[in-house]
Amino acid sequence: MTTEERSREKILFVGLSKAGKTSIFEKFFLRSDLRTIENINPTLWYSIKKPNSEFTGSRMTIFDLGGQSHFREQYLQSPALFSKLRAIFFILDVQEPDLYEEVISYFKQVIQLVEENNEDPIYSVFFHKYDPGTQEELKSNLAEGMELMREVFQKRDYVFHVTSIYDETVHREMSFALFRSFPEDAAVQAISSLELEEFIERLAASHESLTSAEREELLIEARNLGNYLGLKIRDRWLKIAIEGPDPQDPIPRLPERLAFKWMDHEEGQKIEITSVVEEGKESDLETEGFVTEEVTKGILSSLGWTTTGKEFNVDKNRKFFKLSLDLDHEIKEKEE
Ligand SMILES: Nc1nc2c(ncn2[C@@H]2O[C@H](COP(=O)(O)OP(=O)(O)OP(=O)(O)O)[C@@H](O)[C@H]2O)c(=O)[nH]1
Ligand SMILES: [Mg+2]
Repeated sequence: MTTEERSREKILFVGLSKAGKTSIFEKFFLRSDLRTIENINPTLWYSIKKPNSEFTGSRMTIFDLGGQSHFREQYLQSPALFSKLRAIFFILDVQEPDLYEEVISYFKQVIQLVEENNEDPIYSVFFHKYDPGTQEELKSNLAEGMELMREVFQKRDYVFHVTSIYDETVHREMSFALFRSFPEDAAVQAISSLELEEFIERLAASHESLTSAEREELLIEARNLGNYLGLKIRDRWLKIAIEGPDPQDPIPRLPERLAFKWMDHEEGQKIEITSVVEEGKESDLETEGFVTEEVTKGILSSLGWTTTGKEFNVDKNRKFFKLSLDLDHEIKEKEE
């Protein structure tokens, strides 16, 4: 991960006053009870929050932008607020269709500012207050809201979420939206897990001369392990995002001889893996590289990424290899 990428840490919560932005934050990150949430005061100006700082603190910062009209006017005069963006979560109240027009005008102005700033955040649109028990009545409001938002967001990378503080949807949808915003956190953890190091060592130790059938088998085993690690790490990541770090289940440390970097380059993003041979050890770097590549691809695929190209280099003194994979982001659109 480059410094440039690291600094894109900001998630904005945007919406009119009383849409439910602070409520969603409190329910998801603070797990506040309903009584507390029902008595939340309007946000004055905006509030900045760093949830679960131990895990995400160096990066994820949430700006909950109070939605009263005089604040909104100020934000729209402050382009710096709309910089270094990871994601914007737009929240609108499906119980107030009379406000849709105002919502559209605000969201459009925000998008315009963002694009003028050359920012390219992930967009999530929350159709909020779709409470259980009232959904039959709210159906047409929801449909109308979605129709209007499709026009606002058009071809941009957006996902719709339908939520209420009165059921589990806030947890489910926020997890998904956050995961979409920070997929590389999960990927880097998975790829750097100790299980991977053991696996590679075991294979590298037993390879000697691989027949093509054995190589094929190895490839499948490596991919499967990668998929498994990817899913496991995704679950763990979501759990930490919701509940905070679990001391019983610590985040795996990066093995010392493996280094992973997530980077932006001209055509998109890539991951670069360097593996150094341990002092006094022999290693078949080609086989190690091949296994590392397959496991990494497996992990990435279960996290929604595909690879589109690679580069593999072995150091001339055979002390390390460097593998770099070009990435394409393929997390699927999800619409209700
Ligand atoms: N029925 C219903 N009410 C909700 C829901 N979520 C929040 N509310 C209520 O909506 C009101 C406004 O919520 P806030 O979270 O303060 O809204 P906000 O978007 O932060 O408003 P500002 O801070 O003024 O921008 C509160 O009384 C909440 O209890 C929901 O899912 N359903
Ligand atoms: Mg608020």
